[in-house]
Amino acid sequence: MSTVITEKLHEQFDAGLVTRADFTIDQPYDRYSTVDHAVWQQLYARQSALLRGRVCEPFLTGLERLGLAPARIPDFAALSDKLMPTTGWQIVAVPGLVPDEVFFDHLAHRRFPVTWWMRRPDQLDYLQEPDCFHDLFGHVPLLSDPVFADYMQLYGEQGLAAAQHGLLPMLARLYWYTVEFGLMRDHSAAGGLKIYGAGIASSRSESIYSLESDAPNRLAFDLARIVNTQFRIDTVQKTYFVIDSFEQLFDAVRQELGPVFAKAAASAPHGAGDVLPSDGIIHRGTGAGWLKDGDV
Ligand code: HBI
Ligand code: FE
Repeated sequence: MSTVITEKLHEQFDAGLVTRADFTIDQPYDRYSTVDHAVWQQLYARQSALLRGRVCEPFLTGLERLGLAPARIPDFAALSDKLMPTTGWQIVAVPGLVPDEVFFDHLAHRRFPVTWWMRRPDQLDYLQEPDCFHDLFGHVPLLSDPVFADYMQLYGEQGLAAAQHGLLPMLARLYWYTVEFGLMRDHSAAGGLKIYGAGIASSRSESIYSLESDAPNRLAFDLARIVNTQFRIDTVQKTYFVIDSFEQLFDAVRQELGPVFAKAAASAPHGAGDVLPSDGIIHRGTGAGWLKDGDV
């Protein structure tokens, strides 16, 4: 979506909303139309059916525990009241993308910014910026997992530090390849891989493609490798990184990241589809038939 269209959309959506200094607003619940609720209902039904057997267990547990309603857009305050006792996280409403440092500050304080508005019915399959469905359905269930919740907070703290050292691009890649597009090994008898990334979990085409297509690479999680790997925001991913557990993620960000990033920055960034001799290859992508999201 072009910046111009995005700005127009925001102007239209945000007219008259009072935005606080931390970019939060009160969720303007009365502004949701019948169509907005219908879009939520449709996306919710579609994704929750699709994710059975594909998404990791903690995501499903979270979805159930938080009681994200299938029929109507959730009330953010009521949802926070359910989330808070599980891990101490809450959700706050925002008009859309917020500046990086504001975003990190919220995460560091266990507040997840959720875009208040819903995509339009002609955007069910694809939009580039986060909307309420992506932010809530994709991100919030895992905030009820204790270890993932700790990872998100620590990521925010590391983000604040990285911003001061000009290392934001590297931190953004880590977010992209874990929180948004991460896969995880399934240690149950079923084996295989499961989805945990919100960008996958909220997308019909990518929740199938990420697990079942031969086209993309699936590589073992490697912090230094990921922070030096470019990503594409306009198509499904060419590479997914696979973690063993949320503990592995949390452990990766427990150290001081400055030296790790500096070392990674010494070599030129890897392309989104590159496979390196040092990679732990779970599946080497054929690269055949790259899909644009929405094609499936
Ligand atoms: N703002 N609302 C919102 N949601 C995000 O996911 C987000 C953001 N601002 C910045 C940002 N993400 C990125 O910088 C992160 O990927 C690091
Ligand atoms: Fe997201």
